[in-house]
Amino acid sequence: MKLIISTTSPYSRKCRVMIRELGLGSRIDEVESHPFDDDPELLKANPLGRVPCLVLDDGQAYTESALIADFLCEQADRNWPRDWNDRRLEALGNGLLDLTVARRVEMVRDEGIQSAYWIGRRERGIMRAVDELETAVGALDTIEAQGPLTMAVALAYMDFRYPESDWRTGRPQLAGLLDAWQQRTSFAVTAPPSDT
Ligand SMILES: N[C@@H](CCC(=O)N[C@@H](CS)C(=O)NCC(=O)O)C(=O)O
Repeated sequence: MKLIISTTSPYSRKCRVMIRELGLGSRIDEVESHPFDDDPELLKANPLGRVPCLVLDDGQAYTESALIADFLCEQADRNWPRDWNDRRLEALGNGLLDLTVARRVEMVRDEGIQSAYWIGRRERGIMRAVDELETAVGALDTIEAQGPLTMAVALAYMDFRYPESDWRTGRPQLAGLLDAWQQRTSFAVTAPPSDT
């Protein structure tokens, strides 16, 4: 199998961490493709033109990190716990990622055409989401599950693309969750390059 990724994409990172944590590395090759290069191989596999995209050996392709993550869990010998609370946290983590990416997209537009309305709306959503997630961390039995991993990936992406957010202040549980993931090799080796 082949996972088409970009090294700066947090959605790709989630899948890449899972491949390592679930021991699937020998079965899946990671192939880099910058989505904005419109690489024909990516567009053939994923008409949406987005990464990550998992291409199976028979050519069937799965797009959407959440779908790929479920598929990876099914392929692995050992299971990560999965219940509705984990799905809820995964959805909130994904939403946090979506808002942080959307804010970044607005921020890199030329200054004259940036929308203060959309930037502010994204930032308020981001802060409400981290407040909600802070209350959820204490009840976690394990960090080895899709919900906590998605949260950690989103927090790391905020450090990467929204460092001025200062999300750690007043949210020690979330800071601890990210610290715990950052100590794992799977997370460390999938960090985005520092010069991008
Ligand atoms: N909901 C998708 C989001 C994927 C996504 O937006 N990926 C970005 C990279 S971080 C991308 O490929 N963007 C290219 C584009 O939107 O044209 C997922 O979870 O996989």
